[in-house]
Amino acid sequence: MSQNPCCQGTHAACTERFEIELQSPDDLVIALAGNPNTGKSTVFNALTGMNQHTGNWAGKTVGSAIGRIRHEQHGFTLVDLPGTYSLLSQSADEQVARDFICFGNPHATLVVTDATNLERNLNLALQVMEVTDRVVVAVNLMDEAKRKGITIDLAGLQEQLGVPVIPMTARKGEGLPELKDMLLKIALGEVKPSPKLFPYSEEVERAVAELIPQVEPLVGGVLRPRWVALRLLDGDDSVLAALEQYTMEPPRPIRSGEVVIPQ
Ligand SMILES: Nc1nc2c(ncn2[C@@H]2O[C@H](COP(=O)(O)OP(=O)(O)O)[C@@H](O)[C@H]2O)c(=O)[nH]1
Ligand SMILES: [Mg+2]
Repeated sequence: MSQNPCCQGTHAACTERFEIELQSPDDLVIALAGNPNTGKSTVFNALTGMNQHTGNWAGKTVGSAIGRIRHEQHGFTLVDLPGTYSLLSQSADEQVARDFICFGNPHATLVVTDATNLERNLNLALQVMEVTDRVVVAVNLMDEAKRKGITIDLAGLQEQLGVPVIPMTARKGEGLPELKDMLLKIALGEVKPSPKLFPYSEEVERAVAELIPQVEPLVGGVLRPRWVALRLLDGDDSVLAALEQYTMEPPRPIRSGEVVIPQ
C-alpha cells in the first residue's frame, strides 16, 4: 500500500478527536511512542524545552504532554504518548497510544527505544510499523550501550526495519538535529519509509489473507485491513469500537457475524 491510510484526511482530527490544540492549522503533528524508561520524555523535553503543556485524554485517566517547536520554518506539535510495551489495547495507556497513532493522523510517529534493551523495545516499533509507514526509530541511551560494551549495527537495523534509525543520547542532546531533520522529511513526504512487516506463521497469514477482502470495504481508507485482520484474529474487537468512535464518517458499524473469522 503506497499511501498511509492513517494519515489521510485532515489534521483537524487532532483537535476534533483528541482535543489537541494546534497553534497553527499548518502544524506538523508528531506522535512520540516508546516503552517506559527509554528516555521518551527526555527527548520530548530536549526538543520542546519549556514550550509544552499537559493535557488529559478525553474520558481516560491518562496524562499527556503536548509541546511545540519550530524547525526549518515549519511548526511542529509533539504529542508525548503514554509509555507502553505494545499497542494491543490491554490497558488505558495502550489504548490511548494506539488510538492516537491510528486516528490522530500524525504526520510521523517517533518510536524511542533503549539501545541497551533493543530486542524487547523493537516489539513496539514493529507494531507501530504495522499501523503506519511514517515511522522513525530513535535508538536512545547510546552512551549507556557504549558503557556496557554493546555495539549496534545501526545501518543493518535500518535496512532490516525499512524505516530510518537515528542513534541518540538524548540526555546530552546528541542526535537531536538529525532527529528533527528526519521527522521533517517524513512529515513532508520527502522520505517515504517502507516498513518491512513481520511475517506470521503460515496458518496466521492464511487466515489474514482470508479476512482482508472482508475487512477492506469496512475499514479501507481509515485503517490498514491487514492490521485490523490481525487484531480480529487476536480477539481484540476494541479496534472496531475505536473505529466507530474516532472516524467522523464511519463506513458503518460492523455487525457481529458479518466478518467470519477463520478458526
Ligand atoms: N544515560 C542516559 N540516560 C538517559 C538518556 N535519556 C534519558 N535518560 C535517563 O533515563 C531515565 C528515563 O528517562 P525518561 O525521559 O523519564 O523516560 P520515559 O519513561 O521514556 O519518558 C531518566 O533518568 C533520564 O535522565 C540518555 O540518552 N542517556
Ligand atoms: Mg515519560
